Amino acid sequence: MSGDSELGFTEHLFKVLVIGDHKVGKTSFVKRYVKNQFYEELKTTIGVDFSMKVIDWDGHTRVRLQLWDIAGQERVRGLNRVYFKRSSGALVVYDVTNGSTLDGALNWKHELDGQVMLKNGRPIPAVLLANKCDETKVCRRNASLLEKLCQEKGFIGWFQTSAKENINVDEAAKFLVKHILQNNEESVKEEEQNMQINLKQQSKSNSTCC
Ligand SMILES: Nc1nc2c(ncn2[C@@H]2O[C@H](COP(=O)(O)OP(=O)(O)OP(=O)(O)O)[C@@H](O)[C@H]2O)c(=O)[nH]1
Ligand SMILES: [Mg+2]
Repeated sequence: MSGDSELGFTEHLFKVLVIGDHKVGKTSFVKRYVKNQFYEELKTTIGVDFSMKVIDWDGHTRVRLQLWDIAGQERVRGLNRVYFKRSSGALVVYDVTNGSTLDGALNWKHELDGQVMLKNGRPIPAVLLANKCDETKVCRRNASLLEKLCQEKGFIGWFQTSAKENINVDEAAKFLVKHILQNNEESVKEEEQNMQINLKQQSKSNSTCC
C-alpha cells in the first residue's frame, strides 16, 4: 500500500511475515529490530504478534513495516496460512544450532509460495535467516550450501543473524525492504504501461467507430 502524503514524499505500508519453526528466535529478532531489546526467556507466541517499524528510507520515502510474527508451532496444525494474505515480503528464520529447523524453514517457504505471490505471479521476496550465529558460526561449507539452497528454493538471499548479539538484524531487514520497494516500483510501472495500452486500444476503437 502506498500514498503521496505531501508533494514528492511517499509513504508505504508493507506487511512482512516472520516465519519459521518453534523457538528459532522469530520474536527475539523482531524485538531486537523494533526495540533493540533481547530476552533470554520469552513466552512462546500464540497465533500472531504484531509490531510496527517506521523507516525513513531516504529524504522522500518513508516505509512502515507491519511485522507479523507467527507462532512456529502452528505450521504443523496448518493454522498459519490465513495470516499470509497480502504480505509483501518474508523473513524465514531457522536456528543454526538445530539442523531440523532448516528443513522447517524450507517447508515454511514452500507453504508461503503456495499461498501468496506478486501481481506478476512471481514469489514475494523472502530472506533466509540463519539465527543464533553467536552460538556457532556458519562455516564456509555451510555458506555455499545455503547459497545453493537460496537459488533452488527462491530466496532472495540469506544472512547469519543473532538477535542476542545484534548481528545482521538491521542489515537483513534493510535487504528485504530494498527488494520490496523495487517490486513495488516495478508493479507501478507495469500498471502504468497497461493503462497506456488500454487507452491506446480505446482511442483506436473509438476512431474506427461510425
Ligand atoms: N543464543 C541465542 N539465543 C537466541 C537468539 N534468538 C533467540 N534466542 C533464544 O531462543 C529462545 C526462543 O526464542 P523466541 O524468540 O521465543 O523464538 P520464536 O521463534 O519466537 O518461538 P515461537 O514463538 O515458539 O515460535 C529464547 O530463549 C531466546 O532467548 C540468538 O540470536 N542467540
Ligand atoms: Mg515467538
